[in-house]
Amino acid sequence: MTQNNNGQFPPGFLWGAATAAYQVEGAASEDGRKDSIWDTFARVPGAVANGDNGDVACDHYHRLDEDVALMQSLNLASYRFSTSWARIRPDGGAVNPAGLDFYSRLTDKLLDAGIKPWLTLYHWDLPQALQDAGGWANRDTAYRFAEYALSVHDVLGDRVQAWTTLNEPWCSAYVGYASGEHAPGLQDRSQAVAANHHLLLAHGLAAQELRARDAALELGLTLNFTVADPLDPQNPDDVDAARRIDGQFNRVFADPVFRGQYPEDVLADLAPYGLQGHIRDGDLAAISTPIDFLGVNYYHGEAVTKTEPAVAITTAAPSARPTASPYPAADGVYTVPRGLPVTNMGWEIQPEGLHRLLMRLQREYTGPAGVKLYITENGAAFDDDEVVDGVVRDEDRLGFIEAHLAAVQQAAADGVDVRGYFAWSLMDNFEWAWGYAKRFGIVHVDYATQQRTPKASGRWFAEVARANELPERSSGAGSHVVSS
Ligand code: GBH
Repeated sequence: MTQNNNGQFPPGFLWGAATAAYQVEGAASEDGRKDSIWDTFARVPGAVANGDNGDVACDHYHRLDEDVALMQSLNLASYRFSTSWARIRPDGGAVNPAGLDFYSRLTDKLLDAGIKPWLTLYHWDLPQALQDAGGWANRDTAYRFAEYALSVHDVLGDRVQAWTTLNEPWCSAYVGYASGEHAPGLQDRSQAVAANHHLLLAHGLAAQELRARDAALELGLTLNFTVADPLDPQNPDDVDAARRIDGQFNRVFADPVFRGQYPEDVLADLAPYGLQGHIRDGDLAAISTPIDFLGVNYYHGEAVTKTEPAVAITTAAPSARPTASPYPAADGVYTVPRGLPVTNMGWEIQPEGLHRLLMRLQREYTGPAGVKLYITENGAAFDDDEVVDGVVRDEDRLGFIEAHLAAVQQAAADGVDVRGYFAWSLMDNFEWAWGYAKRFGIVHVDYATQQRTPKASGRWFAEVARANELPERSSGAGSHVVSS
């Protein structure tokens, strides 16, 4: 990339931090909430590291005042959170007003503090009752989602402007139904492919209804993107491996949303699992309802090959993983370490990949559609999160965020319409299959006392947010993670 050293972000760039309901709220059976698929999954022996669950998590449900004050102390202009379907429609059907009231109070407190609420309707916690009826493999769940979206809008529509339908439908479909590392823990490729389509449909139906009712809302979808490079760009098999991963992770979602059609190669790759059979007249029109922004979650890049490697890397869960990809369109594809530095998740640190991704999205998808980009998640787990004399010296995380912010700033300088960045995460929390064993927060949480302590990365982030620019790189911090 070309050098751009002034470090400034565009005027009005939105600085925030993100969480998700099941990962922080706790209060799992209060005020009428019932089980979601994550409550059920966490009870399966071996499903979550150390038998952890989200019953208490960060107890955010009972600490709104403290946590909103924390956000203020970090100079956050926005807070990205998700609403829990299982609080709001505990059986998937009737509305529970007490569940909605929690988000109404949160919204008021945020607005009083001058913090923009950035609401996501689904971050993986389907009501168990709907899973019992087939979950995302059942088309009906998409219609239930649109009803749920409207019931949230009924109460918050007057105060919340930014609405995101789904967080990372790829994870819901494929980690939930194909690899089985996430709830509902199934390994059934046909169900995963059905879930893929029905999640897109859920997004589309909700988008249509919300748009019809509220012309002023900012509407979007958050996707996780995988930047996959062929291990050997000269090897046609490796090039095809990268094509398949790009199709299975990225284009299978972005193409229907922005172009109103599934890519031909992905339709062919997924044909054995029945994708075509789920698509009905009108579905793609709903799915391609115009949106205002695309949320981008970016964590890592990867190199892929079709030659079986000596070492397998672990990803979503602590359990031993199959060596080849469990994802239907990626049979026989392997991810191999390239020797780049890794986070505590084993994910290779590749900030340059974020710059490349943003350039590509702008060129191929969002630019032509006039859609804004936001980084809705970026961050890292590291194992240096001890509080010593009230301080957490997480230089690794600070360097990770700094390098990725530099990539975002460069993309903006190169003409990408990127409008904001949310750190993942506001605080350490329940990291899905890893439970509390992995810490992503820019604020440390002592789970025994629920004490919050901003880490060095959090204090630094607060300064960047205040100044709307990256400071001069201080000696050494982060220099070891810059790969471009
Ligand atoms: C996000 O998803 C979640 O939205 C958030 O809740 C979570 O806490 C956070 O990340 C940290 O994990 O090696 O082919 O299996 C994670 C997105 C996308 C990252 C897939 C790992 C592995 C690809 N994930 N990626 S693969």
